[in-house]
Amino acid sequence: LKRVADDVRSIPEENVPWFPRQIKDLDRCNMLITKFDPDMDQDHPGYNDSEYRKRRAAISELAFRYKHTPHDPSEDKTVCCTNKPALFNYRSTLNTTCLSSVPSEKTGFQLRPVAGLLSARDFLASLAFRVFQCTQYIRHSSAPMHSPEPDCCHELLGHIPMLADKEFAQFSQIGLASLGASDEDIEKLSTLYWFTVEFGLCKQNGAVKAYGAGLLSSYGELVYALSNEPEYKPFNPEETAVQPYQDQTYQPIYFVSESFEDAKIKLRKYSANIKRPFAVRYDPFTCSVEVLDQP
Ligand code: TIH
Ligand code: FE2
Repeated sequence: LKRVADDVRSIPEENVPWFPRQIKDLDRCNMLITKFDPDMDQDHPGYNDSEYRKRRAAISELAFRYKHTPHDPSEDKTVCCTNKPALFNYRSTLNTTCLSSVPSEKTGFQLRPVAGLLSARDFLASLAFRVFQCTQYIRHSSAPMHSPEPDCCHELLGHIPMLADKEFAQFSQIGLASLGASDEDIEKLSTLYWFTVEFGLCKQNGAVKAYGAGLLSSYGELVYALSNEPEYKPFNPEETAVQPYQDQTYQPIYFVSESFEDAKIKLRKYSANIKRPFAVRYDPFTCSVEVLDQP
């Protein structure tokens, strides 16, 4: 189920990391990071709950089998009838399709099911196609205020409303900048994503407000982020891109931009300056990426 990440293909005399060219190539962008696993991590809130773990496994299995172009839809129905825990998942897979129409009507964003935390390269690449890889499982009921891993509450409360916003959808520029980028640039782009899309703060009428999805879906962290406990730094992509971050618990540092608009402009400028031996252009009619030689 896992793809070797350093698969290479040649682009004008250079070897650059493989990247998807067509929306269906996202079927290969499924490299998971096993970080907060309810089966392996003893600190996971679901570790001692075997029912929860069973449900999670069934949900992952369905997400793994998802293909951009469905082969045989009856296969999912079979799972639904023979495997009771999967019933919930079958419905939620269906919901991804229904929910997908909310952002897609406004911004062209589509949702696609994913089994867990994706590698930064794969996650960012899908944004280039305006595809958002969306988890389906729900956090364990013993820890509703904060989850160290994304779950459907996080996607629904945090990301989906923003993906339906035209201004915000332009943050997906970051996805195009990631295609074929070096590991170092991927690391920087994903750190920027973390401090903006996930945990960004911005000023509005003089007050500091949260816009990051990770804050909107975690009541615990939202209250903390807007208290005087954490450190605030002004958002500046060069500096933000190299700031180490915390993914187990609340952030000790947040970056505040002058406005939401300001964050967007600075991020776009930063993305445009990433060096690559080629340029890319997204063609929305064919849902594919064109690779152009640099003049
Ligand atoms: N901490 C967030 C929540 O509790 O909703 C989920 C995550 C956001 C980013 C990484 S994990
Ligand atoms: Fe997220």
